Amino acid sequence: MERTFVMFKPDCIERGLLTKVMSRFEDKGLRLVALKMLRVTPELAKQHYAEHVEKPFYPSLESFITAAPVVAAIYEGLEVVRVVRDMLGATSGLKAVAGTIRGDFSASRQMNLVHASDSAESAAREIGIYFTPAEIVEWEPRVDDMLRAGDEG
Ligand code: FUP
Repeated sequence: MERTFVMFKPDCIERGLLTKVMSRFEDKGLRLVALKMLRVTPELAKQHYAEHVEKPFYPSLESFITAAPVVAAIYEGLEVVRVVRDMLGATSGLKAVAGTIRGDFSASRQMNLVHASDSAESAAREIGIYFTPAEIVEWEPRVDDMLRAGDEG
């Protein structure tokens, strides 16, 4: 089982799309193991987006991500990093294909509703930024027997 870090961004919360978007992950059968609401501070934003801090778009990205609360989550599943990225679609809602979350709900490069880790390494780093080990709830849903065969992983 792999883990990925997901953040429902300020536009998702402000637009009242949180449960609609989260339901996509529930419908897919991903296992939720951590969830919390928080406000991203400028310091936290710089940590999260460390690779973008020097880029020209960073000040605008920081003011967006700190503008309203976010909801942070960790999901578990087979190949969950790739599966969630595929469900989100391309970074820009203008380019994301219909049927993906961004393709269906966003028409912006910045206000693209959801962040998800792009690799297992990023997932480990981002989970470490947003969650303590005590906030992660390990569990085995009973329904797992009906979500995949035992030999699938
Ligand atoms: P992603 O991996 O899909 O989250 O996208 P990136 O790491 O490339 O970008 C991080 C965030 O910066 C994205 F959510 C969108 C935002 N961004 C801008 O706001 N302006 C840009 O020019 C490029 C990216």
